[in-house]
Amino acid sequence: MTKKSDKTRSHPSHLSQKRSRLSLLIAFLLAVGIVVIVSLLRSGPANQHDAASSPSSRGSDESRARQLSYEVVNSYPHDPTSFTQGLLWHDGALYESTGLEGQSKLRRLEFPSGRVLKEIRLSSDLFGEGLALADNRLIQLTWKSHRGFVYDLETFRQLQEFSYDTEGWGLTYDSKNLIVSDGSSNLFYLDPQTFKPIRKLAVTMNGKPLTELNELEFIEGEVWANIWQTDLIVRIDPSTGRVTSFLNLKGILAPSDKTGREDVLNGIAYDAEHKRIFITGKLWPRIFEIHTTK
Ligand SMILES: [Ca+2]
Repeated sequence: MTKKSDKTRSHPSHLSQKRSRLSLLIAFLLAVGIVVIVSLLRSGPANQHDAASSPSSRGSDESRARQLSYEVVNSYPHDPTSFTQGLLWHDGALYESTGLEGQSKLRRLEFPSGRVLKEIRLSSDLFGEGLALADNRLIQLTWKSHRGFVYDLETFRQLQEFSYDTEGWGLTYDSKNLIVSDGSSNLFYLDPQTFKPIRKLAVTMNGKPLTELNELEFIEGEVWANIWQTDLIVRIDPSTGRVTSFLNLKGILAPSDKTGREDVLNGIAYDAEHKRIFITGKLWPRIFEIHTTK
């Protein structure tokens, strides 16, 4: 006999009392637990059901970003020394902001030759970034200096300087506000006259924050964005921040076009009149006109 069985046999009534007390305690705890759960369910927030169901709805097919196919309609020369950080189309010409300290510029480019029609250089301590056109004023960001510049569209004369809180990456204009990216998963809306923040838009793809948002272009009610260090361009619904679809442009720069110095895909411009989309990359020798198929 073990010591335990000796003890069991020697005190049967004591053990029975202990067991019944334990059963009562468990029953009591279960009852308390049920009451607490029921009261929580009754007094919970109205959106509790929504919150609980959101993980499954995030993964549903209709909310997942769709990959679009595309075709290259044409390609044009691009200065392979241009570290493209901002690109836009206006009235038959491309406008480009380039980066790197000591090499940052604002340019107007003849289309389709790519010849430089007008150019100014930024101070050598500045790193040029996003570029937008708002009411005949070109607006250019810089990367980390929090300095933005406003130029006359025709003469490139500097009209104004402004500051902003974030880093400057991409920039576009939706006919009402400027939209800034800073490499995070947020887009920042600024008043185009005062440059004060209006709104912050959190961008998600398949239910998760999408970081590294870079060059931007407002196209037919959507914000298109390069994703830094990828071949992806995403289409963002500005009312929700959700990426509805994306393009994968991997391989668009043919091996025969490569100089060996190319950096990443960056630069989106839209010719609204002819519904043409132009894309390029940093130090790329070509600009591509693409057509997406929905
Ligand atoms: Ca752009």
